[in-house]
Amino acid sequence: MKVLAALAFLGGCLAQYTPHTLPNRTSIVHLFEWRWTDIAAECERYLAPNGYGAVQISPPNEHIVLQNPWRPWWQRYQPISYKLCSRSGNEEEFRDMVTRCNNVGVRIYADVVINHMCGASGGSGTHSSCGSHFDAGAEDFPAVPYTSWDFNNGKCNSPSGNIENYNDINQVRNCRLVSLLDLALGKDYVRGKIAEYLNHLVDLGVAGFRVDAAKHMWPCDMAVIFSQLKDLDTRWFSRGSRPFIYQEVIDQGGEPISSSQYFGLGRVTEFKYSAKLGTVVRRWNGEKMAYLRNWGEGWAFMPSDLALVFVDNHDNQRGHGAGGASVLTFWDSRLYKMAAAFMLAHPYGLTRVMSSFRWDRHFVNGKDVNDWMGPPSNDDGSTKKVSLNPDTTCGNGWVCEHRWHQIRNMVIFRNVVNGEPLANWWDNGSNQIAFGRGTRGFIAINNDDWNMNVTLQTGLPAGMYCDVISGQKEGDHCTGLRVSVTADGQALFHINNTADDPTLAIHLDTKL
Ligand code: QV4
Ligand code: CA
Repeated sequence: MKVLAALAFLGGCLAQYTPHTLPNRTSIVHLFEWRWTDIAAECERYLAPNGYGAVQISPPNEHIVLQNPWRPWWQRYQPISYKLCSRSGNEEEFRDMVTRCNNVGVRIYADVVINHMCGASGGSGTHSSCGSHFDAGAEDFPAVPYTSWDFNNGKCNSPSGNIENYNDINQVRNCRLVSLLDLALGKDYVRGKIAEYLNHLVDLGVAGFRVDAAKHMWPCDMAVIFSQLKDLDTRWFSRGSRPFIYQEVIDQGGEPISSSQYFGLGRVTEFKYSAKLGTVVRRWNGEKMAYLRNWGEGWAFMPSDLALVFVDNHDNQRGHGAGGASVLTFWDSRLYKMAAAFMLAHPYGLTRVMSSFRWDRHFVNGKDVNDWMGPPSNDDGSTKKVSLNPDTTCGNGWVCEHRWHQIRNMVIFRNVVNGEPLANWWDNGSNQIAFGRGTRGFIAINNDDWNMNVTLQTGLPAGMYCDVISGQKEGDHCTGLRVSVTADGQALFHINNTADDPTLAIHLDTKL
């Protein structure tokens, strides 16, 4: 009870729920494994002009560098120190990125790995991204410095020292997650080192943090660390602004640790959203699009203003974390775009768009044996730059879902309808649905195996609108389909079930 009261108090006065994006810039994009120089350029040339609010970056601190498998993406989740040199770049490049993104009004959230250091069998040497020496066996990380006193050895009660039983809260928080050396966040010294790292990032201008593996840390330890954070940099943020916090907690029910234990500290990832949306759009388990009528809290998700939502993330798109087969990814692009359009049109949660790299996916007995593969890289292991094709898509193996025009235009849709309630819901009892956002936008989706042809109340003012899925408005004409709204707000929605993208979306800014 005491802990809960303390959390409510801290949460109330520290207000770490505000994303600090510019007004009406509503979405985050995760530029997974991108280099800092590419992100800086992307903020200026694409994200700001298209209304993206913020970027989630990969962990910026020094990490282990592995040979076997060769430089997996997940080596960045094995910290060696809090120096800012990683596969994505060095501190100077980091500083330049944050400055340039903030200057065009795009915020940077750092993915922070503070629950652990590298794996127990990480060896000893200088195989680290800044070349710092470490000895995993001796739990010695001189570049921080941490020694074996700074890890949770005595506190873990499992035979192996690893988490064996997710029903035992003490194991989940005091033992090693997949053998990763578990930091003693109960110690003032460790808390101080972590706060120093996060404050260094705040000094450089980041606006917030994606807190990795929050389930594996005690909320009261995290509360102490967050209370030591500085206010955001007044070069870009108003005085007294607190770093935005969103915590990675995979809560799909059935475990004693729940998302709600973290509500006092900031927002929390809503993993049910990703798994359920995939199930519905795939029409598995008897699910139908019509059931999305009460999507959100009606599906036993957390309160909307606490939720961070996504169609897929860097783990579940490749079977890591809670990666169920239902999760939609760029590999299933037609359904993926449908799910992303629904997410971005629907008012629930703070939305994060995934931006991936392609890898040689190869299933053996239902498991992707190449799920470890890192970003597109050169022979020396350095990450390839994000190249651009003449049609504005990305090359060099970068997928850039955030540049797919259907997704980009729905990010703009969300900005235009920001703050408007869900309105005029319609469904056919099966997989055809439509809904509006107040009087500013309207979307219709046909995921049935037959055509949709209905006249619906949109709530929009009369006029001719450009559909933003098949095209968009350019000057005084539409490059794709058009929807005509009559004086009483009605419009005919005709969507062939075989269309490339069986979705129509219109909003005030696409009115001719
Ligand atoms: C393995 C065995 C151990 C064994 C050890 C021996 O699993 O039992 O003792 O070898 O050396 C990698 C390997 C893993 C290996 C481990 C330690 O996959 O096989 O242990 O390293 O060497 C990412 C990857 C993990 C990876 C980790 C560290 O997903 O596979 O582990 O990085 O490199 C839970 C958590 C949730 C977590 C999710 C994946 O509650 O918090 O699992 N999600 C976050 C990140 C995720 C990251 C981590 C947490 C860890 O989103 O990307 O894991 O920082 O649900
Ligand atoms: Ca822990």
